[in-house]
Amino acid sequence: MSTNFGMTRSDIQRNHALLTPESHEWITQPDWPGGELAWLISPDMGAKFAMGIVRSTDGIPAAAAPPEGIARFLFCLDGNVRLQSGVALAPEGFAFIPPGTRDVVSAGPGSRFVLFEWHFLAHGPGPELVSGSVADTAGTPLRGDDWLMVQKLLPTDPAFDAEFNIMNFEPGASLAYVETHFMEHGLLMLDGGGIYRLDERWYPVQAGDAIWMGPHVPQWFGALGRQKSRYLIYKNYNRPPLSQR
Ligand code: UGY
Ligand code: MN
Repeated sequence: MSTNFGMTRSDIQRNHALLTPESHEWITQPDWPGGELAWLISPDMGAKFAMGIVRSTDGIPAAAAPPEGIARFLFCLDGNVRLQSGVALAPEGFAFIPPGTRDVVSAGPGSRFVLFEWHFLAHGPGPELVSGSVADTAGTPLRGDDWLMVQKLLPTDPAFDAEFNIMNFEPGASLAYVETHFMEHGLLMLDGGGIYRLDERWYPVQAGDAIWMGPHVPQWFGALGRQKSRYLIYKNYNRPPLSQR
């Protein structure tokens, strides 16, 4: 029986949203047999991409390929995720799957992973499938701040139209200024927590929380507590403003 008396930390605004685990709605979808999905960010709220969490108790034998022109990014949280071509993702393993890839995604029992989908903007020959793991990805200080290390999961190649990064904050570290940019973000807090400023609101956030930052939304994060804070963040990139769809 629910005892939350109608309360949630989730907050969905015109140009940003905080999506917290207690309000996730798990659904099934014909293209993900054996899986349950909680779509947290979607074009229905104004975003130009979709981000969800997929989980499976007994395993996902074979997911259908996405519609034409859709790229995918998978980030394993628990268990294992596999591509038919032989790629295997353990926790914190990731894969970028370019549009048109007919590879079949499957997942083992007890798996959980983050799924991003978006309309890929190609300029020239498209990038190949990329996979790797966070542990094997080098970090660099953000604008010289070595308390704030950024791990870029995808190659810095203009053929990619998105970035997926892990931002690592030492306790007390923060973004240096309130960012405003036309690019969007989809974010999942992996560890720790702090205060996220979105527009004119300041949200306490912790591991498991997801955030949508729409175009131009003022954004800032300060890490609190005694442990490091980390988040996975998507950003549309190499896409000029007038090319957005
Ligand atoms: O890449 C970024 O724009 C990143 N610094 N934004 C963020 O963490 N909200
Ligand atoms: Mn940003």
